[in-house]
Amino acid sequence: MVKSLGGPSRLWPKRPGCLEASNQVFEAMRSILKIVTATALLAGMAISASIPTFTQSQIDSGEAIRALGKIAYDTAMARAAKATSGCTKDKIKIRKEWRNMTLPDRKAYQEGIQCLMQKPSRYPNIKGAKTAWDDYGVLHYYQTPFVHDDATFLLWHRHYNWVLEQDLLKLCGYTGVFPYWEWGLDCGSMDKSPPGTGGGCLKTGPFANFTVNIGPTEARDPLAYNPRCLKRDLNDDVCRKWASLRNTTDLLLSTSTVAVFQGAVQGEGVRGDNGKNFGTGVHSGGHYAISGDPGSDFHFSALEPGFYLHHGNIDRLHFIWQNLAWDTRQTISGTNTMYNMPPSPAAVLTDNMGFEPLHRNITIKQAMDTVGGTPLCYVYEPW
Ligand SMILES: *[C@@H]1O[C@H](CO)[C@@H](O)[C@H](O)[C@H]1NC(C)=O
Ligand SMILES: *[C@@H]1O[C@H](CO)[C@@H](O)[C@H](O)[C@H]1NC(C)=O
Ligand SMILES: *[C@@H]1O[C@H](CO)[C@@H](O)[C@H](O)[C@H]1NC(C)=O
Ligand SMILES: *[C@@H]1O[C@H](CO)[C@@H](O)[C@H](O)[C@H]1NC(C)=O
Ligand SMILES: [Cu+2]
Repeated sequence: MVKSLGGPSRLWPKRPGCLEASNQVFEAMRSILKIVTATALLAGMAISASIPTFTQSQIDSGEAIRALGKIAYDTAMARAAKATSGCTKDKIKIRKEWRNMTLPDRKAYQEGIQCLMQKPSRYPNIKGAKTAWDDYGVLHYYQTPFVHDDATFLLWHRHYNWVLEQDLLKLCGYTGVFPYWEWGLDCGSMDKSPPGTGGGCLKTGPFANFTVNIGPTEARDPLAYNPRCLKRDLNDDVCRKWASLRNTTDLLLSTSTVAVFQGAVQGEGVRGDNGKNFGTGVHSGGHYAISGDPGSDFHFSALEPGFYLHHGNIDRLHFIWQNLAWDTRQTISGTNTMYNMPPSPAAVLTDNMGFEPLHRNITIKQAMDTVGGTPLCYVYEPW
């Protein structure tokens, strides 16, 4: 089914190849987006009272995004404080920036991932999938055409990270903090940052001898057993241009509808409330900052351990954005197919999102609130 979409073989293209032959669809979507953007402007004015204004230097230094993160954290905590069942305040898990985790937690988290790389796969019919870790590659591969550049991108990946957190606990006993990676703290010094080695097979660190078992997307049978080393190719230039603290803060401050926010995150060329074009977007920015194999593979990047820290940050941005105007930011926009190819009905909150056999499916609505308790119950601490 992936092939029938003519899915891209490279990572997060601005538009999939098939769209070049279907520009009409894209143009139609663009004109819808323009209307949405006009409405967004009005909505933006209504909420701006509660969001402080920042100087450029506060934005560039990260002071602004920390302040926004604090507002979001307090807003979500206040909501949970009112809950009498489900996600009550005492149950909330606090997600932290990697560097704000204790050293024992960081080590235990990495050991948890290594442990998943030893547990058996839950896909008995997929020969290439050997481990519970490989399962994440298979699920992401199957779901790719339905959970990118559409209504569920943000919320499917939100829940996917949570499913990994449950596996770490249930299969490997990890009870520590779940991390996110603020790329912006590393732009300018990517080669010095902990995750990488600067190109080629990883030779040091916790994932030095890890074998990637399936993929790449270009393979004749992408799910066949194809063992190879994990490669990274850290790219500081991409980080500085697309994933800087200014880029993430701009994203939060200049988008007020989910259509514009999710499009901006994924680099769909949409313009924000103040006319800003987000280019490639922070999602690709963070992915390409790691790059390599499987890191830059559209379907199999989920086999790169950094994927979950990266998507932790995407989810954190969505969490902050939602909680800056919670009452109006519990909506979705779009359909359930990538760039609406093939065309499908507008998604609704009761639509199913697929996680089997890793976890039972949930509805879109169930992932809307990170403190909603259905089943999510966590907040992001600002770094
Ligand atoms: C996170 O770590 C930074 C750098 O060490 C530190 O300045 C900051 O206070 C920490 N934040 C939290 C919430 O602990
Ligand atoms: C990786 O494998 C090589 C060769 O088998 C071995 O010398 C090295 O110690 C291993 N590194 C780690 C971190 O396990
Ligand atoms: C991202 O931020 C950098 C500065 O940190 C800036 O040069 C670049 O133009 C920004 N990119 C976008 C798309 O705004
Ligand atoms: C779970 O979701 C997948 C993907 O949408 C679907 O194929 C499957 O039938 C769903 N399972 C159930 C029990 O609804
Ligand atoms: Cu994805």
